[in-house]
Amino acid sequence: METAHPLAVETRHTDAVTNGAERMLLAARAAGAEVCFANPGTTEMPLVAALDAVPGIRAVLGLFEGVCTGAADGYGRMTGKPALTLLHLGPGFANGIANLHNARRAHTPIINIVGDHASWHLQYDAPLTSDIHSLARPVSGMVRTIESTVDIETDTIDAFQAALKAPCSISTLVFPVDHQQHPVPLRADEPPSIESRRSFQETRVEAVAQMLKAGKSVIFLLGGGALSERGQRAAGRIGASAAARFFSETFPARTERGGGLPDIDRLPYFPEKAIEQLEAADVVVLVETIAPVAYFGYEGLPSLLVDERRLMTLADVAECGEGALVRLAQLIGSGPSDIGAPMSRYALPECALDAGFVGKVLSNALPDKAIVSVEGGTCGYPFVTASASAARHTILTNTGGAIGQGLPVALGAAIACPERRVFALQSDGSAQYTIQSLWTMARERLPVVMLIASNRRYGILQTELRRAGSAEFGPQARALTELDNPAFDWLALAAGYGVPAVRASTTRELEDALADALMHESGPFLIEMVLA
Ligand SMILES: Cc1ncc(C[n+]2csc(CCOP(=O)(O)OP(=O)(O)O)c2C)c(N)n1
Repeated sequence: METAHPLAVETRHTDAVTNGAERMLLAARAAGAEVCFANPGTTEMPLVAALDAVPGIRAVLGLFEGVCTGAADGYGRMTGKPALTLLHLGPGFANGIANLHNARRAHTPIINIVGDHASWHLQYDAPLTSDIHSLARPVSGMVRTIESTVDIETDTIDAFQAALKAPCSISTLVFPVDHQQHPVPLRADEPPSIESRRSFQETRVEAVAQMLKAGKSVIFLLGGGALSERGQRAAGRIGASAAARFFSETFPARTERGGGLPDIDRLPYFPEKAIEQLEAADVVVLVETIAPVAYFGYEGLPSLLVDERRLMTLADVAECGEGALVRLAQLIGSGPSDIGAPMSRYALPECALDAGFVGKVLSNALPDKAIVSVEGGTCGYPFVTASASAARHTILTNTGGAIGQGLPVALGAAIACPERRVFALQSDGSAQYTIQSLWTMARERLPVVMLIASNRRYGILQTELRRAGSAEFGPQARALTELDNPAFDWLALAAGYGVPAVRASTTRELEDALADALMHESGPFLIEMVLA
């Protein structure tokens, strides 16, 4: 069984092609590119000019390359289509690597275009010369230098095809500036159509069905497309007629939640808790995810959270987990299609904010079809647990653990889905890595509501210090994990980037702030949540 990828290829004839840069953008536009998150330099100037000559690709300036690559990740997760990034040689690319790492883990399609010195200039080792391929390879499925103007179109189409091949990946094209500048002949051929298809294996579905029919207790671990509405509805049906429980992977790229969907919470982060959950089942079935692995290796605890002999795969990460779940639900003859957590609101006291209350206040406030980019553990876990009963929303998490991802991903999601409200539920320490996102949100008038969990510390690192045996923190350990002295002035920071902001310290203040924020439809809004 197969599902078509949403990318539809549009082909156009044009006689406007005058140079290599325009030729590339025409090919990229024909392959579906609509947005370019850019931070260019001298070696990208022909491409910058070409973005005006070739209309139809929205150019968005990020003030740091990690903003550009994270935004491309958010855009790609929401549309299934690759955004372009435009980055300046090796150093510009290097600044974007952390969020490309997260995007690689999320299987997000992205096309990086990295300018390079003129091919005849490279040999002289000018200051910005570096080995771009070495930087790009670890995060890219395909890396290629465009060696001549003749190759521009083919290389661009190849990059899209590689990026969209299931399970999707990142393609990086290094584009020497002389090839961008030189005149090129008109395109002769229509570009080939690009689509990404996924299927599943019937034999795998039958094997899982047999096990369920035999009465084995099963935990399904869902990732990728298995966390779509259709996938989760099928999970609900399976759970209603067999001894099956469901978890999402701990850091899903994208999951639908609330609005009457079944309550499929994330597998706990710490290995002890995850193992405790997974041990309750005879078999753990993987659906578009890899075997659960402890985030870090802790002495005395296993890396693999389930013994391999108890693992089965319903669909691997390149297959269609959603289709496999639907088929499995058919095979085990399961019941009604609307089994899910009922929507409800939390009744909350007026009191000081803590992480649990933040999750509930936000769940109450989410409008239908909201998108929530979640980064940081302090509020992230309680929110996701609470939001099973919220209106329907989409959650995007930090798939690769390189922090500084939540704000850019929210930015990209807001560009991808202008009709939906986007929230960034964000820990304060992580927010500082790509704080420049605020400026791009303000400039592009993106109505992103940022909720900053202000605990003024690297909370998770203090937890890890305690786990490692430090009952008391010394002055150096404190200095490296506390974010005070001075504390960030979030209202001033936001103002500096042109973003209105308020501070909330109680449940009532947060409710009021969210109501205010939702009135701001033509730009971002920041709420500093002061945690007790
Ligand atoms: C790029 C990168 N640098 C450093 C780290 C290490 N690191 C992990 S969590 C963390 C601090 C998180 O603090 P905060 O965002 O305030 O979240 P909290 O735990 O307080 O909710 C750091 C520095 C990382 N994961 N990625």
